[in-house]
Amino acid sequence: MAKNERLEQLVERFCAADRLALARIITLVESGGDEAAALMEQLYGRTGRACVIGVTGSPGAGKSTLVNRMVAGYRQGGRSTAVVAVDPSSPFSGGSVLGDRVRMTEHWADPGVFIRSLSTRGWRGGLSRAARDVVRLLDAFGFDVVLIETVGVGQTELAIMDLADTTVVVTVPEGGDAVQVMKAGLNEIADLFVVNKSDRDGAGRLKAELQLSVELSGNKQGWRPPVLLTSALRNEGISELLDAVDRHIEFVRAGERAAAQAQRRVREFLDVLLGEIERRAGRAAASGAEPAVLALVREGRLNPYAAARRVLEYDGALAQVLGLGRGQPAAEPPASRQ
Ligand SMILES: Nc1nc2c(ncn2[C@@H]2O[C@H](COP(=O)(O)OP(=O)(O)OP(=O)(O)O)[C@@H](O)[C@H]2O)c(=O)[nH]1
Ligand SMILES: [Mg+2]
Repeated sequence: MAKNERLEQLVERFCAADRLALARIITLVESGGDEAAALMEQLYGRTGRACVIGVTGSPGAGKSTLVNRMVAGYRQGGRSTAVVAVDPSSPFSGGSVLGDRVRMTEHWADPGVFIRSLSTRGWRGGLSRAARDVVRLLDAFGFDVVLIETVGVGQTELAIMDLADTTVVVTVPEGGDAVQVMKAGLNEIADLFVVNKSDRDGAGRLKAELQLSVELSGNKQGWRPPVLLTSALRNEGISELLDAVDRHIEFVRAGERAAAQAQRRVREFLDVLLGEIERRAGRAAASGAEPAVLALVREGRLNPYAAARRVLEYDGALAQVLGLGRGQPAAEPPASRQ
């Protein structure tokens, strides 16, 4: 069967809510081949409906346990839910990802739940791009809620949290006081704070400290992050958390952050563009039909800045580097511009 025909059928099945097609398309996008961008482009029009919720916090804070409870809560409310567990630390999708699977087993037979783990392995374009593609696909597939679990606040995690309408920061009494939470930069991204493990000593105190810190740091564009107590272990405080998330999503959707949404769309476009340039340039460079400018770079005769400028400033040079086979040779610019 022709490749295009096969893809067309796959997209058709995806649009008919076939979960096997969803899994297959995620894998295709994961492999980062030519089909990846075409699939994303085709399916993007179906996105924009899902509530995307990021859950982050320090290792062992109880994020997975909490996410599991949230999934159960959303399912009770009749909302289909997908989970993306991102594990940047583990190249072998080891410990916690396996743990996720173990804890998520209660949902395995539920067609309204989809769980996918992402580790650094296999994603050529980087983890945050991978997470974005997967979140968009799950949204396009029709999940009402997409939960993203990630650890900490590194560059990758921040980029991933940028995908979320609502970011929940999970803290624990034993994780230190509010000053440490604020120092870690978590207040920058938190739309909601959760003090999990409320069954342990010090939870009430941490909640009060966090509330004070939130008050002192002022409103986030008209939104004051609430601080909630949960015990994921004992299944306490979950419906209050889900209500608070809903309130925040309503707030976001009310358009008060239209400018922020617009900026996010532009960031997404630039990231997609850069990702595609990287991918295509890499493939063109590996294909053997080397553009002249690349040969000069390879031989050390043109420095990377001069080469980049040349590619961006000369008609058709970029297309050539991307292996599109159009345009003028980029290796012969006027001497004055070298
Ligand atoms: N006492 C108590 N323990 C909890 C609670 N929530 C989770 N735990 C326990 O904390 C440990 C870590 O829970 P996880 O849900 O794996 O935490 P995590 O934040 O996902 O961990 P990583 O993904 O490895 O960063 C497990 O032993 C849980 O049973 C809670 O509310 N109270
Ligand atoms: Mg976890």
